[in-house]
Amino acid sequence: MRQFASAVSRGFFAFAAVLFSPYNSRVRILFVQNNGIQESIGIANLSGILKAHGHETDLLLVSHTPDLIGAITRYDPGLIAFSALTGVHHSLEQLAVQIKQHLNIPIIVGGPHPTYSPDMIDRPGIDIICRGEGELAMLELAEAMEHGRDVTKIRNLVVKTRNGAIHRNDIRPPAPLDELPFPDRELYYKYKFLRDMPMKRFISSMGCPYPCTFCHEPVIREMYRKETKSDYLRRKSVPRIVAEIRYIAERYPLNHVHFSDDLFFIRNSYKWLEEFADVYGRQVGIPFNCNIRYDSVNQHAADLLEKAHCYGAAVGLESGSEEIREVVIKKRSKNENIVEGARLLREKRIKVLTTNMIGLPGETLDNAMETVELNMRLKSDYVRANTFLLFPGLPLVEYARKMGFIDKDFDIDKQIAESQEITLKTPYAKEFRNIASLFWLMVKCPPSWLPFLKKVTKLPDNILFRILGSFNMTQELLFYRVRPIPALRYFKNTVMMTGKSKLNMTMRTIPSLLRRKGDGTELLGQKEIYEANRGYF
Ligand code: B12
Ligand code: SF4
Repeated sequence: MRQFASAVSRGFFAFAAVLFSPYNSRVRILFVQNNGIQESIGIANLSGILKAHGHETDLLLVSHTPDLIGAITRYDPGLIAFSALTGVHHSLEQLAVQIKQHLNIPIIVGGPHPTYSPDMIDRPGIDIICRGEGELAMLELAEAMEHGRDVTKIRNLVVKTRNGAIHRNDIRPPAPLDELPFPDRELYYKYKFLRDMPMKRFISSMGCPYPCTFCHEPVIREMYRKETKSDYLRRKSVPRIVAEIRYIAERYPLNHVHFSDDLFFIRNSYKWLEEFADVYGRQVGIPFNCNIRYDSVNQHAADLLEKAHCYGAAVGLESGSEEIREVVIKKRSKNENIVEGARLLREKRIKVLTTNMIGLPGETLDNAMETVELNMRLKSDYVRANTFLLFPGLPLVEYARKMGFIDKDFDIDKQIAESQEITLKTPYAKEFRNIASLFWLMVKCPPSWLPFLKKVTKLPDNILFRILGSFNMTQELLFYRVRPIPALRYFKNTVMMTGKSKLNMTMRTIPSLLRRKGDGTELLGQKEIYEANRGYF
């Protein structure tokens, strides 16, 4: 009798397991990365929280996975996750369709692109997108899938179901950063070139209080204020960020820390930096770089940076024209404050990388030459000048449209996919392109050369100028203290691999001169797209 009962119960459980197996088993989450860059702290954060709650995760770099479908099949995930910056989203969309042709596994995409372009949910192959921060949403999704619960009402997520319905949810208040588990960097360190990279990135804060119209930070801050009534601006405590860095320093090569925070500190708000300078200086002491504004640097801030072992600061100047900064990009600061900030950093021997944009909406050739001139005065160790690109969702797009610098039907998506060329209406496209290429050489010249340099910008846009422009990248490696061997290994595994992963790099000025069109991805047939467009849930 007992035997019978046990057979029945075994049978019942076997039956139940078959019936409920997709839900009752732990959901394995596979991150698939196709962006030709180093580890993403966003993905590491997501994996960190999932693992902390007992879920299994793994990562595949498309560029390093010859048989992607085979590798996914072997891992047998319950969910595939992509992170998308604008510019790589086209190749991810293609990839999603290709995966769906072979495997019926739900695909979620998060990151800046779906956050600012949530209509990405309409693309075939994509079942869910995440707007804003994903840690808690991803955890809730994994738990819901595991227990067979409804996934359509999870905050931050937009979910497409089998019947084509799209469920859009509000975002949740942002999580206090100290409450999140450490980023799971081990996810990446099965790739030796990433593990051995002596420079590693960290994030000590999220958000920025300034209103610059070419940047997404004010947009996401407003989105959180509107939908959650909370402030997006948050900071990790000093003990927390120090513990994160020490954890990595004790286990992996780390000779340089790069803080990717939008702004490492804010003008007249130096309390956190005071504690950081003391604790980091004593307990870690590894040279670091950070992003700052010139107008936030006073004597006190410069002293603190020195005390904390700051090696370098990347500073976004963007334009040398006060008027462009004030009216067009709303990055308001006076030239005299900028020059003074630069002087203080120089005095402390902190290496400075000044970043600039050429070809902003309404910019004249004289404005662009003002940018060259101000950079001459700043005497930065390194400079970078990119031609300006519009990104979806930015206030500057509306400005450019209103002022007639782009047409009403201007396709930003297409612009980003196709090249990094000047796409705004301007009579100075060639001159701007030449300034961007030769910028680092121009700023080394004395100011008396400015009239001559202006004439040089009138020469045809040519391969020699572009090659000269690309040499600038090698200078930047010095800024990040990356030695030649790891630099070459890194270059080989990222930039050189983008062809293999059919990636659309946004940083490709030479190829775009030689081949102005085409994104290298294959076009799929209508049937495949139709199949992939049916939601999973
Ligand atoms: C470090 C950095 C880089 C690094 C590395 C990028 C990376 N993937 O980590 C480098 C130098 C390579 C880089 C390059 C570029 N960058 Co950048 N970068 C940053 C920066 C300063 C920090 C990124 C970061 O670590 N954030 C912290 C983590 C925790 O946030 P997160 O990555 O956004 O991830 C969270 C959410 O987005 C979400 N999420 C992310 N992925 C996923 C996936 C899933 C499945 C889910 C559910 C959720 C989710 O959850 C995460 C955790 O909360 C951001 C600004 C910022 N504050 O985020 C700009 C930023 C991402 N970059 C930007 C830009 C424009 C660029 C460039 C195009 C610049 C250029 N013209 O060359 C290039 C693009 C390179 C490429 N290959 O396409 C824009 C993105 C705009 C856009 N619409 O995509 C940003 C937002 C800057 C800005 N304020 O405008 N960048
Ligand atoms: S200061 Fe920097 S991060 Fe802040 S809004 Fe301006 S450009 Fe963006």
